[in-house]
Amino acid sequence: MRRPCRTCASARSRSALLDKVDVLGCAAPGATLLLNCRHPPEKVFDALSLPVQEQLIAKGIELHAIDASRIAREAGLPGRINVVLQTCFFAISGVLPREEAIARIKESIAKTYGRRGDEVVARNGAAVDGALAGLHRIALPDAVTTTRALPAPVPAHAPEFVKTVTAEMMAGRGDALPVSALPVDGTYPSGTTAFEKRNISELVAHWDEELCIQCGNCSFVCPHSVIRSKYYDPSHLEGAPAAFKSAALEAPGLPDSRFTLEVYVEDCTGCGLCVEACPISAPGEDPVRKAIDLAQREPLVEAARDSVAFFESLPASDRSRVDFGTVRGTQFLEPLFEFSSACAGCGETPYIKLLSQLFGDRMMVANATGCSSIYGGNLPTTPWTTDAEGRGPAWSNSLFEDNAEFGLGFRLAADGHADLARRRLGELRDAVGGELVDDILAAPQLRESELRAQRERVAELSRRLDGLTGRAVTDLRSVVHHLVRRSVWIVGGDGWAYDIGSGGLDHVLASGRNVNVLVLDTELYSNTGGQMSKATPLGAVAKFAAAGKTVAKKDLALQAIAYGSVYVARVAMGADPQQTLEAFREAEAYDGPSLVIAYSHCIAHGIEMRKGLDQQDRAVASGYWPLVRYDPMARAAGANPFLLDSPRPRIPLADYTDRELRYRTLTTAHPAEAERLHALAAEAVTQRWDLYEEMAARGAHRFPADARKES
Ligand SMILES: Cc1ncc(C[n+]2csc(CCOP(=O)(O)OP(=O)(O)O)c2C)c(N)n1
Ligand code: SF4
Ligand code: SF4
Repeated sequence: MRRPCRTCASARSRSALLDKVDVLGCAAPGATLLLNCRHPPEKVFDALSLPVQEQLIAKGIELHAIDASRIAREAGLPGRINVVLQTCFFAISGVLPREEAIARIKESIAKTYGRRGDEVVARNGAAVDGALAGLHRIALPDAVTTTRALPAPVPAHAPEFVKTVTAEMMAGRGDALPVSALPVDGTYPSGTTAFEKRNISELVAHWDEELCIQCGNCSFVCPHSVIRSKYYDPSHLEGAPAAFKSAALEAPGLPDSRFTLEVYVEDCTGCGLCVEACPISAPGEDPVRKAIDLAQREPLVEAARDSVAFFESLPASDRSRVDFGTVRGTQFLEPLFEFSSACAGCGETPYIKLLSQLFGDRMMVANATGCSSIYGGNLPTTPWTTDAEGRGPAWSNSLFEDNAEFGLGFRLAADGHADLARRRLGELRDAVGGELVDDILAAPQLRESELRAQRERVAELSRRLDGLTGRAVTDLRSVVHHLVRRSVWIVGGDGWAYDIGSGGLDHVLASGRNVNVLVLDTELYSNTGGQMSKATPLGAVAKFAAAGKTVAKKDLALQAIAYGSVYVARVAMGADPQQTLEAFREAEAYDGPSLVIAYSHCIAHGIEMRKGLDQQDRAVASGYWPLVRYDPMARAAGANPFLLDSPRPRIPLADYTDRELRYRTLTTAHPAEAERLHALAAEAVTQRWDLYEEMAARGAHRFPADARKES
């Protein structure tokens, strides 16, 4: 049995948590509750729900409140509330005499952040002082002051499993579930983040339909799949709620269609990447206001619920009519990876979301352990989901050390099933119809329209099989869906691809099989707190490289190019989203192994996350991260397979690195060593650029031939 908690029942962020989790259930009478909320002290109690007010009064709980987000923001540490809450904890708990505790916190700040420079120390000091000034004891009234009930943990329309199992886990009551409530075979219902509605940010994206030019940049980069677009016939607007917004669609050939860009307000993290990506501002306004900008969530949220519900009732775009070749076109593709719990503004997730939009309805994902496996399968919910027809990616996580092999297994199994299906189809030719069999076997399945046609043929085949019996029929029925081309993706971080799984990855790339590898390169082990990997750049500080890394980053792209049979791309969405899109599509279309290495900004870089895309751009502009594509098909056609997609370096390397704490830390702690490593890093950038430029000018014959394809 759990013991009742006496101190700080909830030194936790966000009063919204009290609406979701029974924090006070285990609080002892007279316990202390520290609440982080944005309400002024006199309104804190009134803002709580009825059951929470009742518990506070019944248990005589000592209530304190602080607006930690505001204090952190004012101290120059937006989003970093740990020092504020730690200060409050010591100020309230009496673990140490108050003055002594504050002095020790400041000492510890100087020790922990000293290497990061005086400014960081001063900001944290300001957060401590702000916390002491902003902490309020809230007197409890004798009686409750509200009738507000707790909101339902998940919407009424949620599936039964979500209501009875997922919601219980969300509410922190998972331990009380019987084992029998869980799926026996380990498969887990997907699409469940859609029921979470975390409401974690006070600021959310807000669309101005009059300013917007419908470029799709904002939805392309949103790490949390919060921004969606649809176009539709105006007749669908009948019955739209008052808050629902739409504009005339900017597209030739569809003059009467309407366009809506819907923000799923309750899922927005306020990361601001969309605002940074938006190219349009309101003319003459100061401060600048973008076509998508951040606004307070509270006044928007109620109306947004109705608006989102109406948006979801609109027909989804017909995939075979969407232009997959442009950023603008892809905004109309439904993401099948949504509302993940990745850090706000994560640099990895926009790539995964894009994969899910392009190939999600026939994708199989082998996910290496790392951030992507955690936000990808973060019990009780998963962001991987299905479309309206119930189709979506198959996803699984094996081990950190065997993910490439695991994904190759997906390919071998899919190929084996497809082969069996084709053989049985041939045997049943007379029974199901020769024309249909020929069409299925000869289908090219590259374009979306071709895939759709193949799906229709396979559906027709299934109907014809319905009336038949026999071994071949049973076999075919069990594998019939493999007649639609599968897209196998092996996904993981640099810790996996460059280090722990590198042997397996090399083996799989050398296998010649049709698999696609996406490396989410954060240049360190993000999920375990930022350890150095072989992708960590020269001179950067990481765990196990506290004095700056003294070995250069491995050029994984060049290693793979050496095989001649691997499609290779290095991309950075923040620098060139169109190149990212093209690389993803070419990689998938290539009948052989493909490797896409994607620059992924991360909290571990010590950047303002809102500027993550800007940092990607600087990485490319400085020549540190050249954008390349290597296409063995071009070599086979007699052209140079190596494309250098980014222009010559146009800013000094320091204009990129100086904006990241992982580099600045060394400059502060060991300036001479920082200078030495920085000079070497700049030299390495120039050397690599010269090599790439030379490669981009070579004739095809100076690259290895793909022996699988050429005689
Ligand atoms: C063999 C093994 N070693 C260590 C771990 C612990 N571990 C889990 S995730 C992770 C870091 C993953 O880093 P990376 O591949 O770069 O992915 P990221 O988190 O950066 O996306 C580590 C070390 C593990 N799961 N298995
Ligand atoms: S603020 Fe961040 S999470 Fe919200 S819509 Fe914009 S990019 Fe997406
Ligand atoms: S630690 Fe980095 S990679 Fe992982 S979720 Fe956060 S921002 Fe994304």
